[in-house]
Formats: sequence, C-alpha cells, structure tokens
Amino acid sequence: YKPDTGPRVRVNQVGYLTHGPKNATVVTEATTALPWQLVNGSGTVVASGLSTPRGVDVSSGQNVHSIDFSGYTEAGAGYTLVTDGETSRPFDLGGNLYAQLRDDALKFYYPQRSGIEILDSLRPGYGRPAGHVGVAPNTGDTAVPCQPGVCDYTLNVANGWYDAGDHGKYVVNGGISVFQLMSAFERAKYTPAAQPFTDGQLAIPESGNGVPDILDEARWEMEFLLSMQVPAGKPLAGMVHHKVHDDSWTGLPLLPHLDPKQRELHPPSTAATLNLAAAAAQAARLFAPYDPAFAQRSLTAARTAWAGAVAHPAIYASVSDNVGGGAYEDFDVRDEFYWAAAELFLTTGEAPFRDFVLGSPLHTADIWTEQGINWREVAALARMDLALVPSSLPDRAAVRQSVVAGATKYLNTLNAHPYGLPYAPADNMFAWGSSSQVLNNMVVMAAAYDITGEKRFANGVAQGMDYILGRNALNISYVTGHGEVSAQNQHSRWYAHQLNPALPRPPRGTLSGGPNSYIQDPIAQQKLTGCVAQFCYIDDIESYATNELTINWNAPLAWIAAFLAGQGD
Ligand code: 9MR
Repeated sequence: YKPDTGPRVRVNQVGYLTHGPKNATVVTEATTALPWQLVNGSGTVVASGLSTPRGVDVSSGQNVHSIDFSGYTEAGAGYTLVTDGETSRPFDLGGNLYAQLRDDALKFYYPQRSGIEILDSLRPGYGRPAGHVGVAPNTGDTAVPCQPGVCDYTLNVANGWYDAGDHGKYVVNGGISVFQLMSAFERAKYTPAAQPFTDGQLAIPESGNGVPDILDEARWEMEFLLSMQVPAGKPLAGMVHHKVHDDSWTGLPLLPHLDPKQRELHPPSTAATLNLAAAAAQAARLFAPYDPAFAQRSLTAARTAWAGAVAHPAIYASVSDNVGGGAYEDFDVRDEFYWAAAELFLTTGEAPFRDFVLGSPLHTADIWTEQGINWREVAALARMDLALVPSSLPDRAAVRQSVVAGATKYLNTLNAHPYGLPYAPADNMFAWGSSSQVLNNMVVMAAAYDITGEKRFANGVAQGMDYILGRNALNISYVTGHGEVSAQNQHSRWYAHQLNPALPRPPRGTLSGGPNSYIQDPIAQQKLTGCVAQFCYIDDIESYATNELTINWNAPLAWIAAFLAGQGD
C-alpha cells in the first residue's frame, strides 16, 4: 500500500500567522541546500532562500530538508512554496486563521450528543433523532440496569456525548474532555489577550440563554458524569460507574437511535470517581456566576466522589471488560487522586485538599513525558491548573517553573524535529490517538507562554499546528475541512459516508486520531504492516485504531485553536 502524498513540499495547508513562525519540510534526495521560492496568489516570487538539509527523519524514514520563511510578513491568500521542482499545496498568511477552527472544533460536540435530537436547522446535513432515549429499538439510557450482578438499581444517564465513533459513554474519557473545554473557557478569564467565549458562538440549542455556549456544551457532558454516580444508600455510594455501553459491539453504519442492543452500567471504579470529582470541582467554580444551584450540586458531587475514592482507593476497571465498549483500564490512580485534590483545592481553598496536593508524589515528579496527557495520565492537567488558576498554594512559584521546564522539553523536541513535531515517542512508536498527544504537548507549551510571556513557547504551539494541518509525511490535514487535503472518513457509526453515501462525513473541525504504530485494527493489519511511524495511518472508516474521532482528541484541538486565535496576527 502506497499512499498518494502529493507534492514533496509539506506546509500547513491552512496557513501561517503573518508575523509567526513559517516552516515547511521538503522530501528530497538532495543532500545539499536547495533554493526555494515563496510565490504569492498572483504568481509573483516574493521571497527566496536556501533549505536546511536535515538528514533522515526517523518518524518517516525520509531524507528531508526544512525551510524557514518566517522573515516574510505580508498577509495574503493562495501562497505556494516552490523547491526541488515541486510546488506545495496552497496556504494563506493571515492573522485570523484559527477562530474558525476553534469554533468548528467546539461545534463537533453538539452532534456528538446522546439523549437529544440533533436539529438540522442548527447543523444542516447532520440532523438526526435523539439517541438512546428509550424509544424502540433503543433500550435507552433513561433507565439503564447494571451488568448482571453489579447493582440492583437503574440510572438515567441519557445525557452526555458519545465517546467516539461507537455508542459508548466512558467517564474517564468524558471527564478529561469536558475538563479541557472548561479549561479553555477558564484560561480566557485569566488571560487578557484571549478571545472571549460567548453566548451564541456555537449554534447549539442553548444559544441565547445568557451562558457562554462552551459552558452549555460542557454542561451536557457534566450532567452525564453526575448521573453516573452511585446513589446514596447503595453499596459504594459516592463512587462513579466506569462506563455505559451495549452488551456487545454495534456494527457500522448505525445511527444512535437505531441501536437495538442492551445498555448496561459497568462497575464503579476509583479512576472514574476521581475523574468526576476533578471535573465537577472545576465546574463548580466556573458555573457559579451563571447557575449557583448547579455549581453547588457539582461541588457536592465532587466532595462525595472524593470521599468515595478515599474509602475505596483501589477499585480498578478490568482490562478484559472490553466487549461492546472500550476497557479504559488504569491500574495507577495516584495521578487521578492528585488531579481531583488539585481541583477541589482550587475551588474551595480548603487545607486538607491543599495538603493532599503537597503530599502527592506527582506534585514534584517529572510528569512531562512524550505521552504525558491522556485519559490514563492526568497529573499534568492538575499541575497546569495549579500553575495557572489563582490560589494560595504555598509552592506555586515552583509549580509554575515546573510547567516551564516541561514545555522547554517539548520545545527542544520540536526544534530538533525536521517536521517540527513536539512529539518523539520512545522507539518511534506513535500512540493510538497520536494527534492528541501532539496537541496536548502543545497545551503545555501554551501554558508556559501564559506563565512567562516568552514568544518562543507561543511559536512552538503555532509550529505544532503546522504538523496537524499538513506539514507531515502524508501531506494531510488531520482536521476535516481545514486544509486542501484533509481526513474525511474517520471511524464513526453515524458519519459513515464511506459506507453509505446517504450519511454525512464527519463535520468540519473533526480531528482524526492519526498515526498509530501498533497496527491494532484489520485495515491497519492489511495495509500498514511494516509502516514507519508517520505512515501508520489510513483515512479509511474501518481503521478505528488510526482514524477514529473522539471527544478527548477534539478537546485539545479546540483548546489550542482558541489559544492561537488569541495570538493576534
Ligand atoms: O483512545 C483509546 C486508546 O488510548 C486505547 O489504546 C484504545 C484501546 O483500549 O482505546 C481507545 O479508546 C477507544 C475506546 O476504547 C472506545 N471508543 C473509541 C475510543 C477511541 O478509539
């Protein structure tokens, strides 16, 4: 299998900030510097220079040169970069390149909702009946029983977002996703340069209710997370069920309201419980000005969840509980404890939470690994909030320094990488959802920028985006509808256009998981065996391990696009 990767000059196909860093990569046999020309939309050469040979890039196996044309600062559309007889795909130079991406990445969530009709008037082409509301053939999420023998009650867990391309809803993944959306909103509160999140921004049913749309969207998921808590008076009260999904996997394509399989609550886990505690504590402080009652309900849930986790600190989801839904297993919840304590402290200021934070082994550990932030690893989310959200934490200065140290690591990785990637996993093994790992490392650089004001960190974020939007070995934008050639067939049971042309493709602004070296689905096994890192990707709906869409991957995309939208031109 040889993918068509188009012209050998690789650029950010959306564009570059007028006064920001502008880098490209060219795949070539040449070992000495090549002349390049920047050509504007009317065909005039407006800048030129020489490439820098970078040798063989391990993430692609290609001999490459990099090109830096940051010196050119005229805004305009339809530029191309020409070198070695090749012309890049077109791109813009401008100041307002990321507001649209931010909004699209956030708009991804509404049609991902369960429990509510998706209005075609708000998302032309994407309208569909409410999923899992108890209307046949659904068994419904309005009164879901547990797996046999797990509990004697049912819960109404009809809200929330579907996790990904499947029909499952998983607390540990939902928690980090809604947290990052709320974190984008919270950052704007403390960062004067950030563009505000407004009511009416996202064309959702709640638009116009006086609450910023990003919080309304977050609340749809928060209501789900809250509803997953074990009721008072029941065994493990205060803990949170790990997930809800069908008793066996549904096939593709299948719209949510047509899923006939039995829904089941899976046992509570300490990880899910702490995840809810963290997200609900954060929600409590952010919703307070808009809906004090909801804020109070969230805080109460966060406290009872915390108590539940302290009482049951080692109840783990089973790795083999993966029939009909993902396992999301995690056998080390020290980071979840750290995160929940951090959020509870930031919201309440209470000494016991502060002391737990200060005593956690993760508070001073080097947590800035290549895959530092994901559903299993959340310590960095805590550390960044402790650094950025105002508080009386005694060692806050050291915490802020540690974030800068982590960001410096990612920046060094990026600077050494011929494709400008702030991601160089051990043994060159790209993870499932690698696009999100890249973006999450960029979130750390963005946090360092907020702490220091040093432009090199903001520039690192902009360069990371170049990779996501086309400066990569496959010459593809991993975000649907952004860039001339973008991912179009992400794995989804309802955006299954590839299988049924009557169904839509994923909406504009949908991130693909991206290269995954581990060859974990049948299409990858058939077409990608032996691939080198960046080549371990295929834009095929059946390749769920390289090309799915998820709520936790779009969240850092939205976070980063919002950051870059506030970077001026
Ligand atoms: O994103 C998850 C990835 O980190 C795991 O390696 C993988 C296998 O357990 O599962 C991924 O999550 C999937 C989940 O299990 C089910 N819904 C779709 C998720 C994205 O592919």
